Amino acid sequence: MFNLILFGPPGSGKGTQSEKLIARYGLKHLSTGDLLRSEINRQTVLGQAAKKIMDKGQLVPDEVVIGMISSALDDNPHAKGFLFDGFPRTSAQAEALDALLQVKKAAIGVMLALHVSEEELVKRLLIRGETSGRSDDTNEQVIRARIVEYQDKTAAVADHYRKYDKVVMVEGEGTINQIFDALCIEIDKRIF
Ligand code: B4P
Repeated sequence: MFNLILFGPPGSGKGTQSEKLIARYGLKHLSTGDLLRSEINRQTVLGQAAKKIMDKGQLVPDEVVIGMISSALDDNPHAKGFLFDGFPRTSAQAEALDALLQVKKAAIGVMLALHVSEEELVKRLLIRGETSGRSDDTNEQVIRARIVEYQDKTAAVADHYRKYDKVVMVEGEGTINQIFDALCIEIDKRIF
């Protein structure tokens, strides 16, 4: 089983690259952002609570997203591997993920961390906000709050995986295909 974390700040291209990577490698895509938006669209109790938090640019509580990932792992017992997109976003989530995978006698193969400048992130998310219907993309203040949350709580997650020598930085600016090729080179080194 090959498990990959695609890491980076909001707007760094995680969702965009995940679509292409799962098509090439046949991994099961687990995006906590997508799972939360699905709860919001279905107007579940969880979704209504999550929307209020996401609209402020803050992170949803650890126990909520860890519960979602735990269920998703159980729902896919035959997956040949998972691509985690937008998870883990805190040190507590990273520790929980390690424990969940250990139960399945699995581990993270690599964390690919996309590097993109703050101005480029804001530009991309404001452009997406014009068409995506995502309320967290339309307001520059909320976008900047998400970047601050990333710096305060999420950036440290890379240190967790650095301890195991699992982190590879990848340039996240350039064309979508250039970045995809750079990601594939790193994955191929580890699975072939
Ligand atoms: P996510 O859904 O994870 O979304 P994101 O980080 O904003 O975006 P992503 O990084 O996937 O977007 P992409 O760059 O692909 O999170 C949303 C919210 O959910 C969080 O703020 C939080 O509240 C909550 N949440 C999610 N997971 C959580 C967790 N684990 N714990 C707690 N809370 C959690 O795309 C951005 C734009 O850039 C797109 O329009 C794309 O077309 C464009 N783009 C991509 N690559 C490009 C390139 N190379 N050049 C130009 N544009 C590009």
